[in-house]
Amino acid sequence: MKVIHLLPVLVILCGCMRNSGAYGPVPTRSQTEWQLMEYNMFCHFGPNTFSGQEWGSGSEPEDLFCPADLDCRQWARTARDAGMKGIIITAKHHDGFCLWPNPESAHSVASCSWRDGAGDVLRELSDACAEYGLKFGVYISPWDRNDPSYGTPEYNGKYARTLRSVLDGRYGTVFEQWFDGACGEGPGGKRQVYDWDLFHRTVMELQPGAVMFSDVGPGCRWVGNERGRAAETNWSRLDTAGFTPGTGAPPVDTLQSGNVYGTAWIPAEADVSIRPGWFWKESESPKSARELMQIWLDSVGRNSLLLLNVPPDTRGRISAADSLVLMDFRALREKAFAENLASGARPAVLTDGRYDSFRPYSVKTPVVDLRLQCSRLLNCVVLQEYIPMGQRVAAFEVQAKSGGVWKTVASGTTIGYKRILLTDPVKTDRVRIRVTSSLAPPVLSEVALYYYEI
Ligand code: FUL
Repeated sequence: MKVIHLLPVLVILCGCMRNSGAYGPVPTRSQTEWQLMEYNMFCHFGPNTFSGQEWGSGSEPEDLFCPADLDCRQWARTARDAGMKGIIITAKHHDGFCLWPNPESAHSVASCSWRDGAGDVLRELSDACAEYGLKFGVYISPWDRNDPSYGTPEYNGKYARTLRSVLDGRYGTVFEQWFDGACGEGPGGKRQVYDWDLFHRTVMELQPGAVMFSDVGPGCRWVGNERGRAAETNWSRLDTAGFTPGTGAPPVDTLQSGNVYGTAWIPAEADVSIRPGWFWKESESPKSARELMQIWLDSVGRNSLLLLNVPPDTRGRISAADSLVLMDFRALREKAFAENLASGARPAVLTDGRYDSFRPYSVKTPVVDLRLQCSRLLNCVVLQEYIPMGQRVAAFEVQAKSGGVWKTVASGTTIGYKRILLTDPVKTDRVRIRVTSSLAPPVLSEVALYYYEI
């Protein structure tokens, strides 16, 4: 009986001891949960969907927004079936039009003849996300080409109240607040000096678990391009002192790689559109599943989250062409990562497929030696660090024993949450991961091996 009573205490103590060994900045619980999502949908939708513009002027009549057959459940079903975990919608883009009845603005769905002014896209999408087990996030552009107060101090308060009208819980929990750093001219020809402190405080007060995106976080950072590609070396750490979102952001190569000794945990998010533009256009077609697979390797496979934009069309639905590509892409991923050839190999804690079981090493350059059950052809390795303990690995080599000789089949730099690396094809039953440089003794979560054929 006594032993049973002691068990919970022991479990708590072990948990504390494990986390006490963290190195450098570490993610918050929300940032870790966010990173584990890996793949989310971005939906650019608004007046631009109907005008064919990428940046509306803000003077579009409200009635331009008139989806013939809006079906947010179809978006959510598509995202879920594609393997995504959440959806982020452009609740307000630079044209200022609000997809919900924002009491701070007359330029919204409430002023449309669509659904007699009673429509609310955020209501329908947040309900659909809840129904399909997806998280719900919002892009609310600070740059506003419609609001007459834009360019004056008054606008900051108005924008904060706009955030409040979405984040106060009426649409449930918001997992990510997307702050676009763009800061162009408003209707009065003036630019705004954004009060980022006020905006951040508002989000933190209303949605403390929301990860805030911008060029410099604080929750996650722009990856530095709109092609969905992180750098091979990608630290989830960033120095933000002296930088702001937008024109005051760090250079793009810093955003792509992070800072090795950065003082804050701000992981990269790779945003890219399935089509050439962010908004739907009749004339454009989606990328192929193979192109998306390459993007996956260069984003999720390089310690980044992938935010793939799939723009709904003028009906308010995701087009069949885009859905088909998303399903093909899912099938390609399932085929590529179907059989983990390291499964069952020791150390079991690294091959059990569980992110939350991990192995802390006591030296900075350990060698992980895997003995496979039989000789197999492989050409892909997937490595994961346990990020609640910080990011540590700076360089590693993958070696395989073939014909009695060890040879290096791939090498890389950072790992972070996930690193996917294609190797020279090799038939082997022995694989070594040699960590050759790290900031502190590594804490590895998973090592997986595949034969990747697409
Ligand atoms: C940019 C915007 O200007 C584009 O229109 C788009 O929304 C993209 C995701 O972010 O900064």
